Amino acid sequence: MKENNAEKTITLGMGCYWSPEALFGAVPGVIRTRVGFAGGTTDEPSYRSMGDHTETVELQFDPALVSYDELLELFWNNHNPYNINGYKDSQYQSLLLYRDNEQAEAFRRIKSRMEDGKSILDTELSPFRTFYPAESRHQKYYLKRFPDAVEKLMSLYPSEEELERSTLAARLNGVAKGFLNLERLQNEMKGWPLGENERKEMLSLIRQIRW
Ligand code: MHO
Repeated sequence: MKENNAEKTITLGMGCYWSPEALFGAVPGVIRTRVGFAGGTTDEPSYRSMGDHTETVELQFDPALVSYDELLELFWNNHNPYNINGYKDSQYQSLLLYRDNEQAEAFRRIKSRMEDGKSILDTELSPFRTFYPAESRHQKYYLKRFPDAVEKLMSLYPSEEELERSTLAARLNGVAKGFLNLERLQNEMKGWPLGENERKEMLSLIRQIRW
């Protein structure tokens, strides 16, 4: 999908980052996803040595198509924010990193709304500093279980970087994990701002994938 100025970015920690990337990748209005390490202070973290960072998913989305409320409801409805016995400590911290006042306020407002009459959500809210992308084998992890899908996508997105930035790859990662079906995706794609040839090429690619 085209870049646009209204695009927003948020960074969320909700346990192992593989599933959240597929969950949000399936959502109309989410433009791209990637996973990485954030929230800590360790320099140049990696999966094997992430120091005090947290596994996070970074989303770019179009606020005209999906709201903070919708995204954060998905966030709290799809993980347990209470860390039982310190399991994996900061690696699996329930975490929301805000980039500006608008985000800090939205996160706090939606958190109190979700807590209303129930228990306090044990999610840390902190200012965003740096996002360190994870190794490519962790990006679109579930999609990569389907080599034929990746091979076909590589004809449209020849480099790993293009594949990681692709909205189509984000959606198909959601399909691979079972968060979205192809029919819904094909319907949504009718509204994507693409040229007719590009749209046809993408739709035909989807039909040819052997899952
Ligand atoms: N392999 C781990 C999770 C990996 S996730 C990137 C497990 O299934 O426990 O943290």
